[in-house]
Amino acid sequence: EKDPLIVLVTGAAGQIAYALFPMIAKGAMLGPDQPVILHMLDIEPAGDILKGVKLELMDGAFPLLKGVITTTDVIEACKGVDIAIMLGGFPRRKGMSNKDLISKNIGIYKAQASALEQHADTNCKVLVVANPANTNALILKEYAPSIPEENIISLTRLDHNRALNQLSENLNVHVGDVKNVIMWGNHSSNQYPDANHAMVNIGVGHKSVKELVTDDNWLNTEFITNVQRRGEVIIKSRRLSSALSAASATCDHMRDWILGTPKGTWVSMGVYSDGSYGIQPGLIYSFPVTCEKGEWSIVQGLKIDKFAREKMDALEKELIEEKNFAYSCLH
Ligand code: NAX
Repeated sequence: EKDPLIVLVTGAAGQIAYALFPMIAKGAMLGPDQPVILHMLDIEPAGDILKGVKLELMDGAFPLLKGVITTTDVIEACKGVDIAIMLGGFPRRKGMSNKDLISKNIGIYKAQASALEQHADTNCKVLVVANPANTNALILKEYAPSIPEENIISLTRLDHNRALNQLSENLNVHVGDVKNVIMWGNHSSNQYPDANHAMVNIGVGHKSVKELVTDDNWLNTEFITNVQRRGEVIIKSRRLSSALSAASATCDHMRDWILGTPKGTWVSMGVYSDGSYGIQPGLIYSFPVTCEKGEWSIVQGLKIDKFAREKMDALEKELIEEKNFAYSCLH
């Protein structure tokens, strides 16, 4: 039997965590033969909730779950961690701007980064989900310099999966037969799903989405706004923000990162920019990536049209502004 991996989940009393834990405990994230120990971190006022969630996890009688620690102490939470999933943070309240949210989260990410730096495994893999996800990841990278920069990633997989679903509905094909959309840049309200390179499995090979859509204009209009507004639509009907789909995307992201992407398939991840596609090096920017043996690489050489270029540049600009603002709060 494999040694268990220690998985930290912050914001562990929250709603995404609640949907995510059974997925982790059943092996959907790290594989059906990989035992896990969960470290659940939240803040003091959520201490009771944490305990309740732990009781439910115990009642799940999961064969792969070898231990559960609930804590409100960030150092205890980070000890020996192999995988850290950062769902915790200051929530966006009504009327809060992005800058307000950044300034509220800087202190939290700084402290958690230092704890990971000092107490986690040196090759710890970190996924930041909490918003503003790209900039929280950047702060974390800054304050955990000994964790390799390629190990700190922000989530754009929910947006990616939403885009796959929009294409599947429009083309009337199964979502499992659609692949290779791209979320470029920032997980923000200006996010840009790009279907210029997306493919559909038609049984005897693949056809491009561009070839299959009847209305050419749709990909640059409604398709984009449908993906951008999906979160709001869900809040309106569920009266809570997306949780099941966010947990599933988190699980997909970690599985693909650690176990690898299928041949010929890429996914979107907010990774440390090396300057690919002319994006400023050092930003946490979402690119199309393939993964093998726990390492990602950016898909190179895709042809970028003028419309996509403008969107990519605008998102780069947005992230540079977030970065500059965050650094001005720090120093
Ligand atoms: P919840 O409000 O249900 O849970 C957040 C939890 O974090 C709460 O239990 C809270 O007590 C805890 N928390 C606050 N400060 C903390 C700290 N310093 N240390 C540890 N825990 C702390 O939110 P939920 O719906 O679960 O969403 C979690 C985060 O994911 C939010 O920031 C949300 O904006 C973000 N999202 C990001 C997405 C993405 O695609 N990147 C999509 C889904 C989601 O909206």
